[in-house]
Amino acid sequence: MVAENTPMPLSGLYQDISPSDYREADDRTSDGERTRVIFSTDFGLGLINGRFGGEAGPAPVDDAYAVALAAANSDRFDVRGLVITFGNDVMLPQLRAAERGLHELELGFPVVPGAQVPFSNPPVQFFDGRQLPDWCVNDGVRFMADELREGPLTVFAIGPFTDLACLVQNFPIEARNLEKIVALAGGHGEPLILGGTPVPDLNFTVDPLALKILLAHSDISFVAMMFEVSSTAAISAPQLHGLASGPSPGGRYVGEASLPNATETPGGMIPFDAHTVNYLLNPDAYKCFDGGFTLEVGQPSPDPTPQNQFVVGPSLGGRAIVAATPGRVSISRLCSSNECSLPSRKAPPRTTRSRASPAGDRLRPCAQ
Ligand SMILES: [Ca+2]
Repeated sequence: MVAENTPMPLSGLYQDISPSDYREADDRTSDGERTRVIFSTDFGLGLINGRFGGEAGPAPVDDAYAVALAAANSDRFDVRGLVITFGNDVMLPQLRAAERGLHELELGFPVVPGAQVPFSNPPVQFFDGRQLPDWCVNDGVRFMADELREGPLTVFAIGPFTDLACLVQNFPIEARNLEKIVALAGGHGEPLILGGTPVPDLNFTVDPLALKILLAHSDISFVAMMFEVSSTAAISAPQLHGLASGPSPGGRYVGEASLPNATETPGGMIPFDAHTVNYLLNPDAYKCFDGGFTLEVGQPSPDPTPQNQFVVGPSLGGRAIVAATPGRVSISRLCSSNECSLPSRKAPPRTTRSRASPAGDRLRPCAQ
């Protein structure tokens, strides 16, 4: 899919959304040009404690920036709703965070509760072998199945993959209408380091079996926005202070609610998940390769442990997926200045290849 879209200043996302804009877009009949999308998300905007039994600080807020980026591009995306999964925090507080965030932004997307617990590994069974599938098919999974019956759908998978795994297992006919999953997951195999600190591939590691089920039980087009690309830009605390003191009530809320996380993260708040939406809007910001993967699946864990690994590479075998890496057009401009601009599709390409990539010559423009 090739986007003909004007780059959207991230810092201006919230000022640019008005209730009238959204209602106008929402009332339109899907005309085939807009992409019907659902977010499978662990939306934590504004939650400052409670994560992982209270052991972690303010929740990441990047899910909100992904949703806002799609909402700000309502000419491109028909957002059908948000399915809230556990992940950054437990599910129910995140459900409230999403409801409050969308209310403050005056966005009317449905918010539906999804998974509260990961798949155990192996799946929990009774003593007599009886399975326990009842909590897997939750309201969020049924919502996705209903939307898939109405037409093709792309899912931005920006939380654990539990609900998507449950969907392909229990609604295989509906799942055939899943056009694409654009996921925030994966790496080249090096330890993930952020600000000198090891970090987990969280969407994968908190339910590693779910990703294995999803990839093994479906052939849905799967795009992995890898850590190497998603961790390349940050929104600084001063930029968020500017948003928090701006003219838009919704913008002020998002700015204020983002600051606790941004001030605790070296370099500022990293909008990891927003890359999934930006991938469809600005494919020239990235380079892609068709690859395989290896999965090492242990127990669900939020720790950056080698027990769970999702390694993507062009020479790895198995089910083929697409992976996005930093492109020749640098994405470090995603939010590296006060302008906080995304790279232009018309930016002149550099003649030298970006930093070394194991994909080598097999890198291709993502728009192809
Ligand atoms: Ca997320």
